[in-house]
Amino acid sequence: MSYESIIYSSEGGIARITLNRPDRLNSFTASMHAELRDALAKVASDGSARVLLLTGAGRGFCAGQDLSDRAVAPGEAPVDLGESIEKNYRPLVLGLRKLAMPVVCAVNGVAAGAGANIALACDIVVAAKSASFIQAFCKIGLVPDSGGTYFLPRLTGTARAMGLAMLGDKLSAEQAAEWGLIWKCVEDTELASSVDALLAQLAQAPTRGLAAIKRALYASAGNTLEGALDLERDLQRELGASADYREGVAAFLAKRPPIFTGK
Ligand code: T3D
Repeated sequence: MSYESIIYSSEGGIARITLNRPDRLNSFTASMHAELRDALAKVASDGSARVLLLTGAGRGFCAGQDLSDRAVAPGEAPVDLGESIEKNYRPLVLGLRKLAMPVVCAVNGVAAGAGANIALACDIVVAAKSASFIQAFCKIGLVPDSGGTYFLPRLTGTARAMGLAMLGDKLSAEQAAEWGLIWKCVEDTELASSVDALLAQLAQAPTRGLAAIKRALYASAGNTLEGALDLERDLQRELGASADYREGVAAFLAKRPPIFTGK
């Protein structure tokens, strides 16, 4: 499949997806979703990718659903938004969450509507200081989707989640970091270099171990302590048989840097 709305590359263990409709602030169309699904499937099946970067081209990260794709107006027949969620947004969120490697999101500008929540679905979110997060749904009579009603209360608590979702105010990247919504906020001029350093580190890390961390931490929201202990035991059992675990211990004992292969 050739891509028109995204840019995809994979090199040196780092897969990169850039949302690329800058004149529409990288808002989602049906064809962008199809391209994203295809690219995510490529990352999952590409045995060499060990970390994925998601970012946006131009001044915005993503303004959510492209509203000009909807053509709804008072009096016109309703659009089945449930179908759009089922076909496009749900698989995207689950695809990012289930990908067996870390997903880094570089929020280069405004992230609104589904764009904000797709960013929150990523594992490590770094935002430029001038970026912002807007739960724009309430301004058009919708509910936060793409996992917003799941992520927001868990990350910020119900009071802040409710304010963000009901008011649709712009939350600065700095405030998002202070509230624990994202990993960190950096100066605009440092976004590329700090994300590149992160990607380089993660591309050389024990990928299977990181995938297991992701699985365990995301399972935690619906788990009991007993359930979490069981899962940790099972994952540790699997990882104990991995090449990277053996390399990590051998390197520690030999007082040398480890060389992880992701196996
Ligand atoms: O429909 C379904 O499938 C259900 C799922 C829904 C998921 C959702 O995401 S619903 C929420 C949809 N998104 C929004 O409501 C956000 C709409 N955009 C904005 O509120 C503002 O654009 C921003 C706050 C994000 C940024 O504001 P600003 O002032 O920096 O930029 P701008 O001038 O508004 O936007 C720049 C251009 O991008 C502009 O086009 P123009 O005038 O230069 O020709 C604007 O119309 C366009 N644009 C921005 N967002 C969207 C968009 N075009 C289509 N759809 C957009 N979402």
